[in-house]
Amino acid sequence: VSKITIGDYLLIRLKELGVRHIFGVAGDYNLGFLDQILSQVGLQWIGTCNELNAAYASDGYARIRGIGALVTTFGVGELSAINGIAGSYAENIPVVHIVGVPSTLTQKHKMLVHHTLGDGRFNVFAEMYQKITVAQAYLTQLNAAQEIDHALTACWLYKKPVYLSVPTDISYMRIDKPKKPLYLTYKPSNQKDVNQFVEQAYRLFEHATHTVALVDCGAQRYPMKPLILNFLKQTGIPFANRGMGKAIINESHPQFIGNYNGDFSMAGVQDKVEGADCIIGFGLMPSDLNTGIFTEKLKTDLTIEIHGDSVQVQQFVYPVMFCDAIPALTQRFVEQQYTKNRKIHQFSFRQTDKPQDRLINQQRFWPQISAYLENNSIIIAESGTSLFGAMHMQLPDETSYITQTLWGSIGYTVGALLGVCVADPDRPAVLFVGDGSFQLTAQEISTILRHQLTPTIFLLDNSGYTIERVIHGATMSYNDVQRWNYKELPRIFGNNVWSVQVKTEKELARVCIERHQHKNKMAFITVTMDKMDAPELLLKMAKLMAQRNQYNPTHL
Ligand SMILES: Cc1ncc(C[n+]2csc(CCOP(=O)(O)OP(=O)(O)O)c2C)c(N)n1
Ligand SMILES: [Mg+2]
Repeated sequence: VSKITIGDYLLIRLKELGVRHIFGVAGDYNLGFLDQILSQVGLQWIGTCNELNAAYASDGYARIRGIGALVTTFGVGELSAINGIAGSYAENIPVVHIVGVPSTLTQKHKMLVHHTLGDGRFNVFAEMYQKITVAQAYLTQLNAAQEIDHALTACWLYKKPVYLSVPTDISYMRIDKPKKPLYLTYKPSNQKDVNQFVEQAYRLFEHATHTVALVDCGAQRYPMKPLILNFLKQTGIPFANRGMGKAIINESHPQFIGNYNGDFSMAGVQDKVEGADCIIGFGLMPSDLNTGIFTEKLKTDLTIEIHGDSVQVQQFVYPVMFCDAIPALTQRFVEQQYTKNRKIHQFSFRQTDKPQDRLINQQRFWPQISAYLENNSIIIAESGTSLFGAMHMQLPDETSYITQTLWGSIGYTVGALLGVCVADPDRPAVLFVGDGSFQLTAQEISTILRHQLTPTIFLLDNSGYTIERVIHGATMSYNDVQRWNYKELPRIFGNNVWSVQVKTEKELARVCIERHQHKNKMAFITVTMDKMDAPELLLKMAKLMAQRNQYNPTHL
């Protein structure tokens, strides 16, 4: 059998999964492996300014390409990335984290080398990662093939990050070439379970007079979209989406009835969803910000839930995969001849009047900007006022909508923007990010410019942490940030940028049109807003958030 190095074996497997770019930061414990990346045909190295941004970029990349990968160095590098990897774990994003670690011999003799804690504990960082990855491996010559295959398959199967330690001397040891490609097939479900689930779901559906489907982020993590589209088409059932499930199915779909978010739903949607006597949930993730701070009133005994690797009807859970569940359910429901001709009140978004010569505010910004978004875009909204503004914004067709609503680590989106641009440079990428969040990871603009990527960035400059101000401490100094000269900033990092600042609605409208004359550049648009101005949705939800935090005993 022909032999290859362990490093090349790993890279060949990553390519099989769809990885074409690897993010990260060099360090002496991974340099040899980086040489292997650079000489591997079909793979490109994307060096980032720091490891946290590499983790965010890999996460963004994975949300577009299905999987992402990063390389960091021992201790110092991997711990910088750990927040990002925890985010991928929370949000179910498959990311492969490869760490170059000291040689087998160095570790065996517990030598006092750099990037250790100085106490001979070489496994301490890997132990930290055990809690936030779904598989871990410490590669040796004997186990490498098996461990790599196992970890990568787990990453793909469970849509969670995995962690691989590669000692410096191991990358170049030789093992057998892979004999066949990775086995990437969802485990077939037990037919008995499928039947039982479908019959039980059908009984619920059969007696229902008003059925509604609810689409959420899990429908993106596992490739449910074509199956859901067929389900909707065959059954004629109307659907709403949760905030995190926005635009997975086009918001122009004739059966779309709006965004459901408990008491904070779009107008008229709450009654339709909560008034249903059968609900079919695709990929539901009922976190605080995704459920209107737990104000949803969905009845479990009327709900059928389809997740990536399990389904639930009433209180019964079956280990049935989505790819078996959705087609079976579709087929069974169609037999009932669901009243397709029943009129669905398709949702229509609020339109704003013409841009005026007045200062931009949040209430008018979001509907105004949505008119300029193009089909097939990748739209990213950072935690902060952006997330809440975008939540009720109309998104164009075939959009990938990215937020980190559960993990909510500010600064995530700037790194993620790099990742999505690298993953698909031909799609228009648009980022909405607050000034406070931007300050955490701003330097990754540099890498975006370095690779001539051309996203549009709307920087919402409102002099600090507006979202925090509306929750607590409106005028406290901890919610202020230094006011940067944002318009000039991108020029520090590179020249391929068109940077403008707008204050009025008319100026905003003009730059949205002018942007097209600068297609081959990054557009960096600083939008000045008042520091206490927040989307209505946020103002209302912030009250509940403040109550939950119970800082103020009078709220108890
Ligand atoms: C890593 C991290 N640190 C702190 C926070 C707490 N936090 C949440 S939102 C926010 C402020 C965001 O401010 P900005 O980006 O300016 O948004 P806006 O002013 O539009 O609300 C902070 C500090 C967090 N979510 N993540
Ligand atoms: Mg701000």
